[in-house]
Amino acid sequence: MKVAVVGCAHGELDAIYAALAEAEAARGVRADVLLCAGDFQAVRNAADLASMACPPRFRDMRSFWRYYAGDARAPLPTLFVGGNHEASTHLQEIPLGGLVAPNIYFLGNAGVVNFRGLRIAGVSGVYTEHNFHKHRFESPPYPRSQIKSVYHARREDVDRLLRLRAPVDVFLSHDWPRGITDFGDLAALLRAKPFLKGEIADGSFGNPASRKVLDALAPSFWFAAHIHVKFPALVHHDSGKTTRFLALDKALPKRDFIQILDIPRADGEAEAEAESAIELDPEWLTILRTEAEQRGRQTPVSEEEMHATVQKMQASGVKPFLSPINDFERRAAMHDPKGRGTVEQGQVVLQKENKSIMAALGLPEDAWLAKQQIAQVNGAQAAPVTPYLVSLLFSPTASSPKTSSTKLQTTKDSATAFGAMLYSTLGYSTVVRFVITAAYFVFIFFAITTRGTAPSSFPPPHPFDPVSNRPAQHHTPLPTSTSPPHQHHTYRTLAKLHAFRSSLP
Ligand SMILES: [Mn+2]
Repeated sequence: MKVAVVGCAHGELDAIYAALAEAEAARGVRADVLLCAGDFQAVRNAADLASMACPPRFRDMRSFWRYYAGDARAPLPTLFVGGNHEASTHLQEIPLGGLVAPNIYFLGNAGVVNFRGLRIAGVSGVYTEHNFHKHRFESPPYPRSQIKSVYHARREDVDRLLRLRAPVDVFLSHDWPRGITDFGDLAALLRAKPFLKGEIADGSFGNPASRKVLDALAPSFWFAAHIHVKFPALVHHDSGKTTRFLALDKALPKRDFIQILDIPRADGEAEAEAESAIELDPEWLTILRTEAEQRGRQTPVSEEEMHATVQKMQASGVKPFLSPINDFERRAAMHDPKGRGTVEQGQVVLQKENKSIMAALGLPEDAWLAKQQIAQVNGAQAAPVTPYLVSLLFSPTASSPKTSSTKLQTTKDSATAFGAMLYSTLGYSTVVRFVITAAYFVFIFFAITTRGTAPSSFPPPHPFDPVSNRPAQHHTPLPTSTSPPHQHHTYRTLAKLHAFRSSLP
């Protein structure tokens, strides 16, 4: 089977499909499937764009939205994992994986699927140590920290992958497994990316969890992206298996961003008939199901358990495979190219198919979504802000409003909870209450004025460095004055104070 691989797509679907058409016209090579190793940018609309982690001036719709809206169609089945530049609200709706547009499939937080007999596994996100052991807790509108942590790799995904035993043909990750640079032309890599030298030398470069997965699964191929450079490597495992690793550049003209490989099935069987269906993987689903039943289970699953999974799926009427062509259902608004003004991040509504699979296999939804999101999905109302303020000021016996973590939806509600906390902690005297109320208003002011917003119009495409999140070096650097307006305000106030003092006799 001919498998096309791209590095970071950064939303440039038109360019990528055009490159494939060019390859076919020039050399007669036709790819059967396209794999993308993250930074896919499945941005459906301006609300999705507001959930992407990158400086606002680099936020750009690019071309995915037209595939979502039905204006354009993916010419071949396209599968991807998430990176660190994604429409995070969109991907959070499909933690188990699913279609994001006709013929375009997201593998989920981690996932395994089968396409024409090829077994493809992958994990989304990039590694940072401080969020690795946390459950997912992010809920839009993401505060500044969550817009990043939402794409951080999590141990629970890695633990699931480590339970796989059946051979994996292809693995996709966004960042590179730690130590992979030992297995390729390191000198050439450092010539292209000299800034990696320190991290590679002290052994901190790359994802240590992915390295565990690479060693344990020993897939035939491993594709990655993120560093924006082509880097092939060959890993010989103790078991005698070999992994061919390939990282590719991002989709820009004259870069090594796309490669077409011939990948035979690991079991040597002939390829399945030209059926373009993405089949869910029984071993993977059974890993999820048994983990829900036996918390903390780390052992592999048995064949009997896999049979039970398939039976449960059939009993619930969940399709064992998805047709990438017909089963797509639009959930969010389509992009309005004429739209203007500030756009808020969208809410996360769990995709229907993901809900059905969770119900069929007994996966608790709150293990997959932050509790706040469950509350949103179920239509829970946030504690009202204004009545609480009124009660705080005018009623001597006012009690704290009922706030719970499940109902915190917006910054305003966080402010309510904060106010309630202060109120219940500090007591009831009028003076104290006045001080608390004043502090509360100040808090709300800063909470509201410091919220991230999308740009009112979209700047032209402008490449930026994925590692530093800054413009690539040959472009104009960002202006250095980034101090928020309230600092200027403070400065002016102090200046006035000094002027006042110096005017005293
Ligand atoms: Mn990246």
